[in-house]
Amino acid sequence: MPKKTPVYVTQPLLPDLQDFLPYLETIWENKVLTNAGPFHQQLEQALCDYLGVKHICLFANGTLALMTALQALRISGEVITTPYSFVATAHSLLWNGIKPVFVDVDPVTLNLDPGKIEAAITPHTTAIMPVHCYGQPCDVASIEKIADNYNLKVIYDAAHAFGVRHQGTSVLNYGDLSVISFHATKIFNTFEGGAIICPDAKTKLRIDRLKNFGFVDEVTVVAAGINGKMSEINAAFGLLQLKGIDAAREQRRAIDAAYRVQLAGVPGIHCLTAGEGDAANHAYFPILVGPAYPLSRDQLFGALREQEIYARRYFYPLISDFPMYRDMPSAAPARLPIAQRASSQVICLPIYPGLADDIVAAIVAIIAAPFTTTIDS
Ligand code: T4K
Repeated sequence: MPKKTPVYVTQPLLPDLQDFLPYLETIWENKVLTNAGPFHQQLEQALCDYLGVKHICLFANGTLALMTALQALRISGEVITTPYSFVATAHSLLWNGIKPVFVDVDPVTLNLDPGKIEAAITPHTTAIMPVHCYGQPCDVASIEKIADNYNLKVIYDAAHAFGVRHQGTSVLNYGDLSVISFHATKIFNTFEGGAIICPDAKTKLRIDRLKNFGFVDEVTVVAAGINGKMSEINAAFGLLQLKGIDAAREQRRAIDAAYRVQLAGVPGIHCLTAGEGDAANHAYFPILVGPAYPLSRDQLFGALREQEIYARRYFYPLISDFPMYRDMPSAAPARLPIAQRASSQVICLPIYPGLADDIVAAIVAIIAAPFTTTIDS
């Protein structure tokens, strides 16, 4: 029997290699490899136009962008955040000497539950760092209200939210700053990359200095900055990627729709849905494996792996269960029951441009197998 081709949770969007060569030739001619070169400038403008945002600061990756966003707003003390995310969210706080305070998530969106934020605010709280998990917008209006009442900053970890719109505008326009990732696994990638979206030119200038060691000019350093710059090769690749992004998003939309139709009749499998007035980006296809399903989440995860379907349990374990966080009072599992439940039920199914219809059908068949077996026998 021929060996099956493994199917991963995602596969990066890659343009034709031939189409990238002219960009490389330009770099070779210019000899500008980094430090806010021409492709860097062009990509910033192109992304502002595509995303519908005012200012964008490109970074070498999303984690450096998160760390720098916290520095830019001079955040310290305690920051309220979600345990249901990728570790980089809370790690960016620890790297800044900030204490993360975990608050449980909403059962429908799996994003930070605004109803539980106020109880976690202390005199040391300076900011909230929510995550638009899977690109699903947070309850931005409620979060803004709380932040205004308590004079807190809001930095959205919008790593998953490329192109997502909420109430007619980019979701990246909410909060004081938003941070996005262009990692290989994201819907728009620059191999590695990320950005901070900010509302005004003054903040952009501060961030641009912070990501370049704090330099203002050859002899002036105004802050203890870092090297967070995106290189010309990554920026050039981003410009080329933008040309194919709408087609790629359309393919994701179709795969998302196919999963939903085919999984609709499978008892115990719940698909997360976008909120009203939101335009999703179909970055992930998370399902929750509930008690009505005959197998546990991990049994289903194992059954998929047996067929070389490498789905992922984003986000299991919870950030709050990792060793550097689990002794914090806010990390106690009893305080985070919704996040704990979601983390024990979630599987992100493969979704990426080029994922064939018959593979989607085969994945659904594995998920539906416990029922078909019962009917047949
Ligand atoms: N905040 C949030 C909420 C995030 O989700 C992330 C990153 C960040 C912040 C930080 O942003 P960055 O600093 O990363 O820009 C992946 C990514 O490494 C990570 O970027 C992402 N979130 C996270 C959710 O997923 P892993 O450990 O699952 O990646 P990995 O290497 O296992 O890749 C998953 C699958 O993708 C592989 O099985 C195959 C496929 N793949 C992956 C890579 C890297 C490819 O086909 N080609 C590739 O080059 O973390």
